[in-house]
Amino acid sequence: MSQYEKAKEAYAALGVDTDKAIKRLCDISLSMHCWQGDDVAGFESDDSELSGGGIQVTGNHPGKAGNAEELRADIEKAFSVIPGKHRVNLHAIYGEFGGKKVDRDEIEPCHFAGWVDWAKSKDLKLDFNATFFSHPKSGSYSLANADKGIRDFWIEHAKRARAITSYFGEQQGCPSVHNLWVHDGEKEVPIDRLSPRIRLKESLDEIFSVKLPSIKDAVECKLFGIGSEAYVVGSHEFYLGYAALNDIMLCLDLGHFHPTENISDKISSTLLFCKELLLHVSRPVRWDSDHVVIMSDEVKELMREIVRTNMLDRVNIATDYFDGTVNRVGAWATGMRAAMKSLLLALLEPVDILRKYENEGRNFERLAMQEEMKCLPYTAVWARYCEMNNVPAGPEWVDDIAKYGDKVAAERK
Ligand code: RNT
Ligand code: ZN
Repeated sequence: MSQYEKAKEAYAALGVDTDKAIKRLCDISLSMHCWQGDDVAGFESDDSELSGGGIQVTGNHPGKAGNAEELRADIEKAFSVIPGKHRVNLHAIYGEFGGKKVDRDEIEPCHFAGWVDWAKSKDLKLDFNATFFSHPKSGSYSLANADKGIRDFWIEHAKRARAITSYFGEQQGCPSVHNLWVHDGEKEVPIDRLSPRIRLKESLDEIFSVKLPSIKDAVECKLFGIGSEAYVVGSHEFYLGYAALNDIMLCLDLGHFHPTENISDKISSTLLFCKELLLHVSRPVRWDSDHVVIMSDEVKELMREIVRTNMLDRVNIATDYFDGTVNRVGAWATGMRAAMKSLLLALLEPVDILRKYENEGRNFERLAMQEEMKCLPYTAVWARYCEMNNVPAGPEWVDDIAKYGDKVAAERK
């Protein structure tokens, strides 16, 4: 009997159909963030300093992608070892501007036509994000800025970013997700927490007053960031209210909450009030919110919650992390594989049995069974799923990606 057949039997004894789990996994696409490939630098032409604030990446590993062709080649390489069919998530700074200075309030669909052609040729779908950080006008406040001129600049940018997203959606024949995250906040304790929030709300109202086809909008909250330790305008309460009242998606980033909070616990509440969610799967480590995703307890619990609540159709799963200290293609592959493995584990959970224990108040059995699940042979099911997707199931891919990283590091000096 093959390893898979044995695993299939072990799971079947608990009422879990492994073939069905694999089939469901094959239908799940994650939206892979492009910005791991170049440390969130983008391709704007370069008299403007990119250090305008809002985001920070550490590391200087050699070989980072310096233009769209390199980034696409790296993404393709990463996908060659990531099982499944996934999406690619772009930011406005990744337009192809042909060496011209195109400011954020001037971006147009034509600057992203190269991405659309590439996506079509690879049968990939695209998602998008307006970029409010790393610009001379970023400062501490963008959409919540007290200066109307600056606010209007960013409103125009967001409107254009949404128009580009809608263009993606129409070109690919299925909605493209637009996510809006602003870094607006303060390092020190402000006296007025209300006015910036009123301004952010008004800016959003104007941005979302434009109705567009083929787009799914999301807004992303954050507890604090480097340089916004004391106050973040777009807090969880702010965006939860905004998303629920305006019927747009709430984006929950795993790195944007207090370290003792579980994002997995937020699925069943937020989905009672928001039609859909966008998840930024990341890994917080102390004050950093963007370490490479691994199969942490939280990621596994998050996927289990989505599956248990039967909300797979209402949750858009994306990755969001950036580590410039390691092989960047490897970082993508590590995180994406970890997310897919966690999803598989969730799909293999014997929910019916666990639910029965719970309903009958048999808490010992529920606890013990959850522990026993950790020893079931899910790796054989993972191997079958990888085989079906023509990617290595085991660690063979690590060497392959390490070699690719060395090669591009040598070529891209
Ligand atoms: C930052 C947010 C945001 C960004 C990307 C680049 O804290 O998580 O989602 O990481 O938009
Ligand atoms: Zn995020």
